[in-house]
Amino acid sequence: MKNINTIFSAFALAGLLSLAPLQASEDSHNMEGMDHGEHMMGESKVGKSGKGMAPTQTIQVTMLDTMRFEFDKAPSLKDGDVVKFVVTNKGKIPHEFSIGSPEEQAHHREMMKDMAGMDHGDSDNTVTVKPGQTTPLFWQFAGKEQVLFACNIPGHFEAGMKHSSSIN
Ligand SMILES: [Cu+2]
Repeated sequence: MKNINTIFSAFALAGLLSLAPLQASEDSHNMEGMDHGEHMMGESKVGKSGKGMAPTQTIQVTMLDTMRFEFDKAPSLKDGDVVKFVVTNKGKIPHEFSIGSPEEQAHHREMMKDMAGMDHGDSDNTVTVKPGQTTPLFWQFAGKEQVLFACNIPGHFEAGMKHSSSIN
């Protein structure tokens, strides 16, 4: 979907500016970068899936329609920690809990806008939780990185559905 839109806008732009040959090569280069970005979705700067690993700590996360995450304790993360997040949606609308670097979350948010209305599957770093449900997410943190927990459903992050932390 994103690529089709990009192709259409690339043609529209090239036509408008009458810079067709130059513009076309610029845009095909950009599209390669985009494909790469989507391919990288399962990987992260802040760690990897902790599925199948023994958790070193468990953190309860509550999702609220006031566009807030509530943690039973402020996440205190160390390099190598395997955290079991127990994510409960106490609201009446679906919410997402996603783990990533600030850059990864910004990229994810752009993709969610493009895919508005489409069902998209969760990946290793993200769970979407329906109202009244609880879903676990296992993550192993790595490095000394800034971590951003985010709900990337359009409008939610902007309204404050995020939490910053760092790996020590
Ligand atoms: Cu949300």
